[in-house]
Amino acid sequence: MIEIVRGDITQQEVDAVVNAANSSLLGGGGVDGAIHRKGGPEILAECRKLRASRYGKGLPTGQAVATTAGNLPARWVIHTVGPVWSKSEERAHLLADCHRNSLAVAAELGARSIAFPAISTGVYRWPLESAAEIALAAVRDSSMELIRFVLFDDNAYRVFKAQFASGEAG
Ligand code: AR6
Repeated sequence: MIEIVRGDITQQEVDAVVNAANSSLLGGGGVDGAIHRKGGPEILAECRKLRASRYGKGLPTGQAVATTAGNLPARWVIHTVGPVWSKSEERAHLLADCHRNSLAVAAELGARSIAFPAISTGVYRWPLESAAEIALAAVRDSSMELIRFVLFDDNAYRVFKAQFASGEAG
């Protein structure tokens, strides 16, 4: 089931929440800042370990990796790196990869529910309509029991809702 809600990703009572991270995995603003702030230092500690082991050069764009969710209501945070919006270069496949790879990591952990923010639509400037279309198409055939998109403001919520409705109609 796919759900579109307005809210804060850090408050979601789901198995896994997705973080719109950057490749350093060491935190930032937006969703990333909120997740580390509310989740506490355990998340950053695990991210540092990942940088010291598997991801010495950082997490590549489009890939996903899980850590504890610390003090968040979720069990895991799945960190993924969205593409920065580019007018001249087609990067939609990387945004789709973020969603598919996050779902694959979640499924591997045994998660049955997952919450996504609108990856790349903040600091990374991806246009909302396009991001909604790519995100919804990427998760459409997933067997995850619950996939929830959590939109922070009214406009993003409306855009995702409309895109979801048009996808269902098509
Ligand atoms: N819950 C849900 N959505 C939120 C929240 C929240 N608490 N806070 C912001 N949003 P962004 P990006 C929305 O910038 O574009 C970071 O510095 C926000 O309104 O968080 O992928 C990272 O470290 C927007 O629609 O992620 C990277 O450097 C959406 O979440 C970079 O930003 C995504 O905005 C990643 O940029």
